[in-house]
Amino acid sequence: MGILFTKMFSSLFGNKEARILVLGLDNAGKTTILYRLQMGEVVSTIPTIGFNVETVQYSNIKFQVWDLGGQTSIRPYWRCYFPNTQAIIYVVDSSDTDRLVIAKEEFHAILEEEELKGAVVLIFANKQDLPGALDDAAITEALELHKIKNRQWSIFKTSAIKGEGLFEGLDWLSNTLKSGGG
Ligand SMILES: Nc1nc2c(ncn2[C@@H]2O[C@H](COP(=O)(O)OP(=O)(O)O)[C@@H](O)[C@H]2O)c(=O)[nH]1
Ligand SMILES: [Mg+2]
Repeated sequence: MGILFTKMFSSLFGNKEARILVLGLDNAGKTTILYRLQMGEVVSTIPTIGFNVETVQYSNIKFQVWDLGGQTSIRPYWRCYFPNTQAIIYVVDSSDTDRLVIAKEEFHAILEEEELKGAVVLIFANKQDLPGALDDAAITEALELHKIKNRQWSIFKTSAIKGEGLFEGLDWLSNTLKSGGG
C-alpha cells in the first residue's frame, strides 16, 4: 500500500500543508486502517488535553485520527485540528448496528463545523467481513448521507483486517481532490 500511496497522493497538494482527518466512533477500525496503509510511522500524542490523536505524516500530508463520541467538554479542542483539512475519512463499524444512530449524529456534527465545510468526505463502511455487517446502501441510509449538501462524498465497503476496499476509496479521494474538490 505504501507504494500505491506514493503514486496516488504525491504532488497532489504541491508543497502546501494538507490534512486528512480519519474520524469515527471508537472501535470502528481507524487505527487498523492507519497501520494497514503503511504510509509511515504512526505517532500517538500524549493525551494532555483529554483525547488521543494519532498522526502519520506522509510527505506534506498529515493524516490525523481520533475517536468521536464521549465527553463533550473536549470537543472545543478538536478545532485545533480543523484548519487546512482537505478531506475527512469517516469510518463506521458496519456490524455495530446499536451505535449507528450515534455514528450518524457525530458525523453530521462534524460536517457542521465551519472550518470543515470545504472538505471532501470519504466514508468507509468497515468490517464487511463480519456476519451481519450492513452493506453500503444500508449504511448510506443509516448515516443519512443524502442530507449532505454542497460537498463531494462517496462510500466504500471495506475490511481493514483483510485490506479490502481501502485502496478503491483512497483512489476515489485522490481523484476527487485532483479534480478540484476539497
Ligand atoms: N473483523 C474485523 N475487525 C476489524 C476490522 N477493522 C478493525 N477491526 C478490529 O476492530 C477493533 C477496533 O479496531 P481499531 O482500529 O482499534 O478501532 P479504532 O478505535 O477506530 O481505532 C480491533 O480489534 C480491530 O482488529 C475489520 O475490517 N474487520
Ligand atoms: Mg484507534
